[in-house]
Amino acid sequence: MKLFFDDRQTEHAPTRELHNGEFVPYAENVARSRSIVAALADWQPVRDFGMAPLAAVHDADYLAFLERAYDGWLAAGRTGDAIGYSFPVVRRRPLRFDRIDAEIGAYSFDASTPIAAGTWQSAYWSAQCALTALDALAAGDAHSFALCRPPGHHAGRDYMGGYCYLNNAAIAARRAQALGLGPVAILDVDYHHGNGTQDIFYADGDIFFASIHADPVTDYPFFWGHADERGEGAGEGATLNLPLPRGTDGAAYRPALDTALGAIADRGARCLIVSFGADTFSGDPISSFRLERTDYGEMARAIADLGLPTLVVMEGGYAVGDLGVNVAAFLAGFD
Ligand code: Q9C
Ligand code: ZN
Repeated sequence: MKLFFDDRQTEHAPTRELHNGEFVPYAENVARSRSIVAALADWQPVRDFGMAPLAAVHDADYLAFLERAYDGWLAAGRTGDAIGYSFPVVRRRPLRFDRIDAEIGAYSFDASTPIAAGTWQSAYWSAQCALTALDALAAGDAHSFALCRPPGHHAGRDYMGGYCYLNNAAIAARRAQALGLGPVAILDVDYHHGNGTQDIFYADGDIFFASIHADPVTDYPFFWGHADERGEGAGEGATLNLPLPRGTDGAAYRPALDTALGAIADRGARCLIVSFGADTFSGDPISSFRLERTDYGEMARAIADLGLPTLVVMEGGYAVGDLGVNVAAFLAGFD
């Protein structure tokens, strides 16, 4: 399986995040990607597909905001990472803002997604990483891996959140569709619900989205990922949410995985994108499932048994010391 990563993805390095009422060191740190790079050999270069595939998913005003946000922060006389503190939850409408603080709030749903000096550069190359790995499938590879950092599955068409700025899986899915590789299914096995991906395709019956995650009754992102969210309009039935309780181990996870894989097969998918988070690991510092390294190999073998061209896109996973070997164990299950 070809592996893709670009060093510019490490320029994004926020210093801290707001967690349970305190500022703590940023969990989605550069060491995560270094751990994965060190655990695997033979990385391939990332190519530049430009802005068009990003604009096929994200709104133009949001992309323009992301690109200039940090400069706007500095121009306002600020130092350190740009972070919002006011969010228009009641209603959003297209207002014109004179303050960077208003814009950051309007384009995000939480305070765990600061914008630092290298954020745009890294988010851009993270998306290009997914596109390059998708291209390997278009060229006939059975499986490929994009070490996306920053991750993407919490980002929507015009908002960031949950350490995510650009939705790498969604960008790759639209590209796969455009290349005629569809129907596309997205399987999200990160610990957290992929609310951004769900939102992007919620009314779209052509891209099936299945997610296995911690029950949002107890876990971030709280407001999305409940079992009764099944899509709407033409997308009715094309979203499948399988929330699981805290403490879920590999044995308890497996039936949900089989349900998701069965649904993907039933939908007639011809291409699969896996949003893979290793934050389901027993040792993850911000999560509460109990999967072990051996579970990742089994998970991958079950996914590979679908027999679909499969792009694996990296999402979360914060036990940095184990992260690289866990990802390697997952990817080895595809061989
Ligand atoms: N700090 C991914 O795994 N933190 N994102 C919520 C407050 C955000 C996780 C608790 C967790 C986001 C890609
Ligand atoms: Zn996660």
